[in-house]
Amino acid sequence: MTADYEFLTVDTVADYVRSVPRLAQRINPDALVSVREIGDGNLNLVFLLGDATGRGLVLKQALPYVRMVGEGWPMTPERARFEVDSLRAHHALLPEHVVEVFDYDPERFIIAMEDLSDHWVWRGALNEGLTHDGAAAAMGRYVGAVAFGTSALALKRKELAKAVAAAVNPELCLITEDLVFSEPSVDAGRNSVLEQNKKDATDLAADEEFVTAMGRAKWLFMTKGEALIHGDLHTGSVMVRSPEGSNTCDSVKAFDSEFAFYGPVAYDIGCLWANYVIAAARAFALGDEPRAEWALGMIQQTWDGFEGELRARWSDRRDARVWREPFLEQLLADWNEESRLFAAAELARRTVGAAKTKDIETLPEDLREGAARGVLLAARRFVRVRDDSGTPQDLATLASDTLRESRTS
Ligand code: SR1
Ligand code: MG
Repeated sequence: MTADYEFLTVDTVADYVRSVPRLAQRINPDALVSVREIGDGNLNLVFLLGDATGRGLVLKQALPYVRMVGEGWPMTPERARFEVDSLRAHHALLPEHVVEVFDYDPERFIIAMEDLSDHWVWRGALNEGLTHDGAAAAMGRYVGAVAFGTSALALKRKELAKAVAAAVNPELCLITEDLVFSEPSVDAGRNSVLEQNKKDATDLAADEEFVTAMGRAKWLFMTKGEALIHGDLHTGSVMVRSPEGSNTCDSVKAFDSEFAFYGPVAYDIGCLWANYVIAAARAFALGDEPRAEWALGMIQQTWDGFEGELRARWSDRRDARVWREPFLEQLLADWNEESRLFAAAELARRTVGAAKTKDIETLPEDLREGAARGVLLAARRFVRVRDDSGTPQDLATLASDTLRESRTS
């Protein structure tokens, strides 16, 4: 595929910044002291620039293909526009928990944004054994603010219609629909597991109850356009920072929302929950039970942050005449149940599918076997929890029991 726009390189970013006058207040392109390509995701180029006065800037450019595979898997670079629009909308709702965008170049699909190089990517921090208390609750608040602030609960009817239309993102949604909901049970040639886990993957695909639940999850994802969700809210989409010597976050920010669209609120919660379970699977495999229980404790913390944010905003809902208190309770009950379902999907796809996690993949094979088995079994058990029962803490307990019995350490 030939691209009709120029890709950034470490040698051309200074010229690029010079060509965008709006960026002059952010960084001095004539006094750059460092330029690094730091993209470690599956899709894009990311450059971190620093100047002699200590200012920093991030430039993120969408490629016309999936970076982790190459040109053989084309993907629209328009995804950068969905990312910018959603980050701006989300930042307006909860600025402290969303990265700030400074500029967008729609011709070269380049986003200029805040330098967070004094933060960790949360997944990286988790894998290093670091603790960032407060991050899980903050991300719950973020999902709650978005659920309320971008939905019919807050927007006027015409504003809502415009926002929904602007966020129709079928190319990126299709990736999720395939990779997350279909392919864990129907391999399209992208799945892989250790030889020792082949039976676990086969058992998952043969589990009628699981596959039926994934069919329902996919249906919800494709039809339930409740709010402008992040769309890929795993621990690699969150930056965290704690002061030196402290385990408590002083900054937590969501980023990387190119999969944003009007979808089910519970998808974002389920993705977070699944990635806490995956972090716990790593900790169990490494023999660190307290850390595993700490990771699973984040399931309830995210829920509490989410519920608290919704309740705090509830009095501002647009139609209190019919959206009465029992409706809020019903919404919360539905979202809790759907979050379990989406968590199951994310657990399965991150274990057998194309986009795995470093949490599990960097474990030695003998330990990885049990961790992967536990995660797949948790996915199958999550979909079996009765619709109307179970708190997030109950789900954490189920995950703990499952990971504990499956580990091979
Ligand atoms: C082809 S993109 C693979 C995955 O990377 C992103 O992080 C999303 O999760 C997507 O499904
Ligand atoms: Mg991403």
